[in-house]
Amino acid sequence: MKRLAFVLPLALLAWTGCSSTPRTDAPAKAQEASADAAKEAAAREALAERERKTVEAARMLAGLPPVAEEDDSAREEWVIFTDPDTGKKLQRIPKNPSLRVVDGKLRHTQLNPRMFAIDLVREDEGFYYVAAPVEAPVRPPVEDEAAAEGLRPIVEVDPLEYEVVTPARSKVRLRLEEKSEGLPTSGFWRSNMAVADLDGDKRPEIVTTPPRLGMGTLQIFRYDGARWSTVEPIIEGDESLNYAYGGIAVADMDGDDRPDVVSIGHGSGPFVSYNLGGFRFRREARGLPRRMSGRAVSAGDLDGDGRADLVAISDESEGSNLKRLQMKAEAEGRPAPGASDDGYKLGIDTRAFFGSAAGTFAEKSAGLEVACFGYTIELNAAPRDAGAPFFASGCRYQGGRAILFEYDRKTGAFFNKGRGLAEDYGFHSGTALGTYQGRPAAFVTYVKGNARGATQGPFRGHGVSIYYRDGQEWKRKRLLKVLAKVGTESQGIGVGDLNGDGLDDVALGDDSVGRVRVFFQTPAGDFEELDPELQPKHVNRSMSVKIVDVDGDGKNDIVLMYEYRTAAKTRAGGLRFFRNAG
Ligand SMILES: [Ca+2]
Ligand SMILES: [Ca+2]
Ligand SMILES: [Ca+2]
Ligand SMILES: [Ca+2]
Repeated sequence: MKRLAFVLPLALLAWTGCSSTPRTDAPAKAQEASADAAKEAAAREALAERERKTVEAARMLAGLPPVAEEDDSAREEWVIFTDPDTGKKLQRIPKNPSLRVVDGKLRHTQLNPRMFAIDLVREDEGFYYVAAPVEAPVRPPVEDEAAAEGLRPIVEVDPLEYEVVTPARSKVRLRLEEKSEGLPTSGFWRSNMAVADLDGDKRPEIVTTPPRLGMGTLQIFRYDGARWSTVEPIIEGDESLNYAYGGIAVADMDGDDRPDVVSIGHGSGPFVSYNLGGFRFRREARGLPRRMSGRAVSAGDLDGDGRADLVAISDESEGSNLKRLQMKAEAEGRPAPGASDDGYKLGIDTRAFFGSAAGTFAEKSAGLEVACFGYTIELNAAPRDAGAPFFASGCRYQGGRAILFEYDRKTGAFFNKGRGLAEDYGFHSGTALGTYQGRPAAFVTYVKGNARGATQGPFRGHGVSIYYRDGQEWKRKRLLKVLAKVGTESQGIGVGDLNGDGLDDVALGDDSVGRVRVFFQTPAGDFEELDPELQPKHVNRSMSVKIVDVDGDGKNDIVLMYEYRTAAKTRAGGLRFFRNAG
């Protein structure tokens, strides 16, 4: 059995004995509930612990080291070594009750045996020994050649890679008062949210998928001016369509003027929950593929036929998955797979689905073969410069720059605009769309690695860059660029006007400093930062930030969504709301 290279499709883990995550906002029956609450808290802790252990087991069986941020003193025994008898590399796995050997294969009782079963080489009292995963060659061939000749390669790096961009302090004062009461404070691996008015009362709701293991449907939260409450939607339609942690887009997909909810989840392809009014929805796939796995989707009329279309990005490398299937097929003498049984063409990371007159969706992803997998995607199908529709996305391939695509209505194909433009040597994370100097723009966060052999030393770090269209040409403006020993990923970025001057500002849930940083766009095209004293603090990871007027007072507010992972330092998750008090 081939082991996974770097992405673990955790939805495929065979879970046993997991119940739904308790809701944090259930009406409290005060006193009598306190004993129950303690029990519940203990159960939650136990679940989290079991979860952590299973994730670790999955990593171990996939040949991955323990999660770095965790205290790994307990897992020092995880090791790969060269067997002195055979010269082969072996991985040593400490024995524990969850592991067993079936037919010569090592299995974990809580993991799907089809994915996690490894040939056992030998065992002793304390350990199982399996063949260590084969490491993919990481060095470019040119470097091998150079090394063979005893030469050290020299890489000419653009001096701008060493640039540091730090916005000046703004004189603008902005009071952001937290009004999060009633919002969930836990629930993990949420990825993307929408803030949109689903019931037509002119007040937007927060809409998310359920968190991981939440087992719920759409999560909808509304603000009454003082606190938040949960709306329990009534969901009808195709019960085989499951909501899973992932992403949301709100758009009118069937042209009845009611905004519908498009969701996509890890291990759960996109589908539409059609809005029937009064928070009732009917879920339908209408030709959207079940096979896809993702955490981000975005909607708009790409081809201008008046019907809404979708772009969705995979949260796994479909290219790597396909390659693995092809190698397996080759080894077994079977024809290489190209499509799954339902006609889903394998190996494309970002896909476009076009609405038809019949109300169904048809995939037309021409040009997207070079696109990336990632956790964010945002589409602007009607940019204010009346130019071609475009989308921007994250890209989890190290060094991948295909993060910006225009759609050409004449040829019906997408064109990569990120080549030679997007930040190099790194991966791209969060995405938000808006305007820069009045022009259509994408605001993208990134983490930079290093170029091997860079002569002036490493230039690792992180930052935010703006890609904007000036006439026909896309240009880059760096908003923030930090050099650091190791860059920090921050996915949560929102764009909108916060001080009412008509210029789009930026709210960044900056995980490296633990603050929601606000940057005001100036008329000259620079950015100035709100006094850090006035910035909300946050922990763990920011996943999604939106700038929207939630309370209808004419001033845009900030909504922040967390993702907490098993390895996060605290258990804080959920959502937070910062009201713009001027
Ligand atoms: Ca609709
Ligand atoms: Ca369309
Ligand atoms: Ca502004
Ligand atoms: Ca407001």
